[in-house]
Amino acid sequence: MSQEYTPQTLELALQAQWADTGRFAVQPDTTREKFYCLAMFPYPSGKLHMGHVRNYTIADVIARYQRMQGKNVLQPMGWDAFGLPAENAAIANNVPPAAWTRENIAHMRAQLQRLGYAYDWDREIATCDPQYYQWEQWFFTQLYEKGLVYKKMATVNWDPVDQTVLANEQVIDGRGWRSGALVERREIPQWFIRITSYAEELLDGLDTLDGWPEAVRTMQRNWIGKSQGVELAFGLETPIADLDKIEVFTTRPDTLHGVTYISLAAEHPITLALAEKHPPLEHFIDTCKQTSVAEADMAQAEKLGMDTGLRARHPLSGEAIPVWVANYVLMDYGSGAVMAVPAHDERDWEFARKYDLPLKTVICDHEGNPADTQSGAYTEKGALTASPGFDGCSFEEAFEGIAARLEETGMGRTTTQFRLRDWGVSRQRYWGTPIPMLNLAEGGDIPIPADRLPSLLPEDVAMNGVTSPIKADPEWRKFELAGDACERETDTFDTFVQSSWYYARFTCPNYTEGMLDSEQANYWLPVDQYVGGIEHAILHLLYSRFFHKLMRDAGLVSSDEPFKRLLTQGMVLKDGAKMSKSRGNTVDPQTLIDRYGADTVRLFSMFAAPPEQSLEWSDSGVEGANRFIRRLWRLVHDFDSTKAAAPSDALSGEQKNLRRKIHETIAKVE
Ligand code: OVQ
Repeated sequence: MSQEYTPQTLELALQAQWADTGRFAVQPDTTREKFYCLAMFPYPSGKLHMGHVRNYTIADVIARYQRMQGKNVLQPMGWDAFGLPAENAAIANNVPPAAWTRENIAHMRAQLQRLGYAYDWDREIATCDPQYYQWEQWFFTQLYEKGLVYKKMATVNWDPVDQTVLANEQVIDGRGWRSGALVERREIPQWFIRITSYAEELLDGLDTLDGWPEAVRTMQRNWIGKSQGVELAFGLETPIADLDKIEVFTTRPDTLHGVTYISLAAEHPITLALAEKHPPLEHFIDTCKQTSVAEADMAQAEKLGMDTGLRARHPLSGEAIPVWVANYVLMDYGSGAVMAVPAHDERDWEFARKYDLPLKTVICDHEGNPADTQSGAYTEKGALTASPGFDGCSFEEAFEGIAARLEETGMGRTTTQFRLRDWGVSRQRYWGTPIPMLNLAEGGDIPIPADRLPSLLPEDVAMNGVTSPIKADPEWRKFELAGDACERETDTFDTFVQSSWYYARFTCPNYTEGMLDSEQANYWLPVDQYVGGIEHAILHLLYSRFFHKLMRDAGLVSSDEPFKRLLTQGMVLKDGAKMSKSRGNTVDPQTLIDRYGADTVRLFSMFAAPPEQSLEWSDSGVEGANRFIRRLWRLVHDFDSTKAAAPSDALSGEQKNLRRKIHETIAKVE
């Protein structure tokens, strides 16, 4: 042992030894308890940032602890390699996304190794490798056979100048990132996976996840959004084309007597039928389409509407209700029509104010008086008023009574609705898994047969910044099926598809006979400890839970849930703000490793804050961690081992006490 603490030589020598001997490579061993520890795998964006270091250090500490407890510990690492950043970098640096991605992987892998994480590198995965994505393609075709995927028209952001679809993150203040043109909404055919068929199970399963933070379970519950409501119809006085009623869903049938108008989406069939003979409405529909589909943009956009002149019959009172078209109603949600109750719904209130539509108060406040709705909507539940036959009823009584009356007249029925929508997986981007479907010449589509997979993504391409290279290349599209010419789908999957099953593939990364080797998968799964950022609390974790159930129902895994315990780490902050490239307040972990060594960086990451809380960056904290390690080194170096080995009768009383204290302490350390 040298007198000086020299982390650069010391750590490098140990890490080389770990790599040479495959120190952390593991295999199933049924005689030992297994522990699968996983941190969310990174996008290979260029180099590690402090968020990564924190995430991977927390997971590594857990993995090493479990290993010291004698468990058979699997801790793998890989790359979430597809996605838009690689395309942007390709355009900026004039290098194909594949080459850029692989360079980044090489650099970041070396950084992870330099940090000394105990990974089984034999299991490394990159999702852009055909050996990985071919199984994703295969699985999608299986889901197609089961009726769990389908194609339908859905809205995208359209850049009218570049003539291309934009991802939500490419729309900046309503304009295309490259052209600066005002973005429009467009309907194009896209592929969906039926996550809604699993809505109930995804909801119920949350109750079994007692190793998850309650906050994450709540977010998932709200996202799935199960609600009891009533589906009801407003008859049209004069049918339009063959449409004679407007169907709506409401969770507040108790406010039915407060309906003063109906709002239709711009894409509602009735709106479209009316627009054919009504140019101003056609013009208005175009205006509505000029708002991007990003939820945040929709919420902020000014509410716009137009009276269609149409009147619908109120199902209880028979009153004539005006029908409007409004930009805040989306066709993708529910039926594309809303029964508007401005007195008791905020959006309806705002809209009614703007267009001078009447308010009808039908709910009482806590004192039992009709609620004051002049200065804003009253959205709480309460006793009914101005509702013939139901005055004085509570929410529950009114819900049941009104639903029953609608049912009698055939105008409605109670239903359960979920907020959750089917998962749209089509992206009009190049750098992703090609969707393994074929468009037939005579119309319709079928999956690429299993023996013709993978559908390979060409890697040696030039990016022009506008059109995806596989959309621009007519040759790539060509496909022959039993002598008939057809065309490949040129859209690719959302990258969340790859990250929905990577944790399972880590159990058998090189398996060539199928998507998963069930024996390996069932030994290691579920993941015992998952560690990652809170930004993935909803989508990634829900999609992974969904994929796990799909794989279970395909006979590939036997468990119901993929992640037994979940730790969501806090943000890394500097001067109270989130560290990020765009803020320019980042600290490069590489500089710290070069200066202090990996152990100082790791020690600081663990000691500066509890894992779930945000970590405020502090240069002096890093200094302190380094000082601590050096002091410890000196202590061990200067330690006189002859004294430690002395028989107890050679020790003074004080020394005996000290030895006892040391052993008591050792016994407490796990
Ligand atoms: N590939 C996905 C991903 O999030 C994961 C899959 C499973 C969907 C870091 C910073 C950022 C920061 C500090 C400079 C810039 C965590 C930023 C992630 C994730 C993992 C991989 C970031 C936490 C937020 N954050 N904190 N500080 N300095 N890939 O490469 O983005 O949540 O757990 O490590 O991150 S990722």
